[in-house]
Amino acid sequence: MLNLQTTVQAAYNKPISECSNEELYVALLNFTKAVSSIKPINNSKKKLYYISAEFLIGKLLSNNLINLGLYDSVKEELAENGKDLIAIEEVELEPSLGNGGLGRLAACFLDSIATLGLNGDGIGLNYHYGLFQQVLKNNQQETIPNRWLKRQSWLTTSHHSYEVPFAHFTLKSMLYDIDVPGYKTAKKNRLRLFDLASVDGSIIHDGIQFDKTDIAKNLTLFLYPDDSDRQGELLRIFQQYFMVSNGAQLILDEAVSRGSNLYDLADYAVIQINDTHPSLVIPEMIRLLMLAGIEMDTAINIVRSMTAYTNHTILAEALEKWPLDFLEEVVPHLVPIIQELDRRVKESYQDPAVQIIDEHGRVHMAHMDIHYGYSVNGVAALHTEILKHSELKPFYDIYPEKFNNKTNGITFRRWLMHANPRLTSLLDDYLGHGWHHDASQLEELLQLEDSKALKESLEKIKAHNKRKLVRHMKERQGFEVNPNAIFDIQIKRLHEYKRQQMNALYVIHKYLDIKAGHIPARPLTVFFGGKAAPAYTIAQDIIHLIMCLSEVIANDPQVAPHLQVVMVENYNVTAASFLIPAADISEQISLASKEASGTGNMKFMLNGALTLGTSDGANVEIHELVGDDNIYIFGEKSETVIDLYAQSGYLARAYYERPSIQPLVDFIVSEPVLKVGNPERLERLYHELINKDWFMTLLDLEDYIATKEKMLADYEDRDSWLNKVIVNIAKAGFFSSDRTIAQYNEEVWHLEK
Ligand code: 26Q
Repeated sequence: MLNLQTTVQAAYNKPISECSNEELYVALLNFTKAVSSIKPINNSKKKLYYISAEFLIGKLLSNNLINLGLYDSVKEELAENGKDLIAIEEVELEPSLGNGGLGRLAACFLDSIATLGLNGDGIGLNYHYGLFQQVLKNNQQETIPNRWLKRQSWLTTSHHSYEVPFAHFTLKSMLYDIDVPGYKTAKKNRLRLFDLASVDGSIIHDGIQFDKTDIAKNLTLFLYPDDSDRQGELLRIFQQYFMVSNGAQLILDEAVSRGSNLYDLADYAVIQINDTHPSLVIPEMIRLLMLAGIEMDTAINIVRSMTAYTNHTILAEALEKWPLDFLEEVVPHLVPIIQELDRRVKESYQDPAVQIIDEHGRVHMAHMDIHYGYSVNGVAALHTEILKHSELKPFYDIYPEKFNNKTNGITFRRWLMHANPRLTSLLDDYLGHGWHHDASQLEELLQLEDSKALKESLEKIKAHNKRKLVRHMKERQGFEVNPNAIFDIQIKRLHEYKRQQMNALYVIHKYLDIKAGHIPARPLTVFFGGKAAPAYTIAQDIIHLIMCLSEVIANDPQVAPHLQVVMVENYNVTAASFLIPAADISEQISLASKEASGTGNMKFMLNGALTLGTSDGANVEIHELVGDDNIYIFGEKSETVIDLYAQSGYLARAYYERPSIQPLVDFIVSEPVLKVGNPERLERLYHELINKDWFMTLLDLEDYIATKEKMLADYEDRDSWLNKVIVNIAKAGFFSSDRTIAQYNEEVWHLEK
């Protein structure tokens, strides 16, 4: 058996007690990798390939130790030598290989696939720089490159290499693996990340700019920083094709080595396409099967029987459409295949809405996936219904049997056991360990709803987690936060549809209310965290407004004791694990119909925060599970919103003119805010809200303010609030990604256990 003390002694020739945290981190990394390397790889016949341009895995040390069953003993051994695992963990750089929800979901899924003992690997790219690092300066977001790779990392070099043909050159890949040890399982899976030896960081200049033309130098250099706001960049197609061509070659190699004759490939492999970013795998796999001598008809059928597609968005502007010319420039050998796939569709269906290549010569990636895959799923019940009956209705009419829902989930290993160890042991004390493998057992908490002792413990744990966050904020940003305030938290990518601007308008309301002499029963701290895509101007303007408000309030002695606004710098997975366990109020306030699911909402609920949200995404299912009394739902329903769009029936100005709203919006360009801010940004945002407000902020503002005020008042009845907290934790079991993955397997993948 491997032993930490021996590993450390061998590496540094001194005992643990004399090592620095940096030395201990490297020793722990190597120790954990060594323990994991001994685990056998799952090798059952049929295998899932979860292909994704993003895997937002976050720091791995603690999670891998938890999964390997070593966390407690390692922590103890370190403590005996005067060392603190939490402090050592600080040394690890976060691999931010994703933008947000979609990438984080892929990471949670890998953990659950391995935990359920299913044979399934992730396939993606080894970006040398993760999502940009956000620096807050002069009340604005600045972006700097975020290099996570060090000489010592979680990657192990594998000896696979493939040739990927592009129009004017061929690139040779390298493959790195990251072990995915399931939670206390016998076998492991892997995350397989393709890379190029020739990538060269010296082409980066002025922040995150780089020479976009030299593909051999830049292909895996950066993760694209866009979220729902895309431009047709050629480099993105290079990346996508490089990922899927390598992936398809690996899939074929592995299937053949397990005994496939390729005609029976679907008995050996199933591909899950995470949004349309990996969609080129369809024509690429057809091409490779034809190169192996299989006829096109047969190749198409094979691919159709092994490919499934997940949709993560209903923002029409966010659906990928690549001009055929671009594909011609990058991957000309796929163009005739895509044209043939399109020809077959057009032969069978006259409706232009379902064609793959539209009249402008653009290839609709989602359309290709739906025609040439066997499963299409949305990520929450409401989202799937909207896909079926609105966004993808013409496809649902043709293929009703392909559509299915898989409500998202989160791994409790990271989001409860690691993020909230005290709540974890409390649950263990009351419920035993059964919930570790069957999260539905958390429901047994409902029988303890009247337990005074449970409520006292929950109160203490929340207070502890708040103090921990307060310390963290002090260390990272020098911010003083009052640990006795109500913690109201909105953390997610900055986007107008997520409506951080509505929360900012609430802050203005509260500020003016306090100025008018209405002193709240208890102080309120509103936390925001999130990155804005560099090209997304209005999102940057919203960050600017939030930071200006933070400054105005902090400098107003009449208001500061009662209200505080904190913009958390560089929000990422690591920050999330400090913020979520400390929250009282979980802000999930997207415009109904726009947030496909959300997964932060699930993390907050599990950690004992109550949701303030619209009837959108998975909030709808949270609402159904906990009931009206244990959630705060406000705002227009998705049907109303969809009708408003269809009839162009929303006029922001009409709402702006309401006496309750106008002063709040006007405050954005008031003298105190302009004094600390940038007039161009503030005025642009102000005009946007009055004249356009595409995501209907003002539509729901009054209801939002009233509901939040009710929530703050309810907070004062601690006994009743804690009842609600208990119901939320008890009902969160449904949102374990173990449940989601079990459903994918039963209904889509059909892998043996
Ligand atoms: C595409 C092309 C070019 C450049 C960038 C992109 C790109 C990158 C990332 C487009 C979209 C994304 C990310 C989308 C995303 O995170 N969607 C979220 O997925 C979650 C998991 O299903 C849901 O919970 C969220 O509701 C959804 O917004």
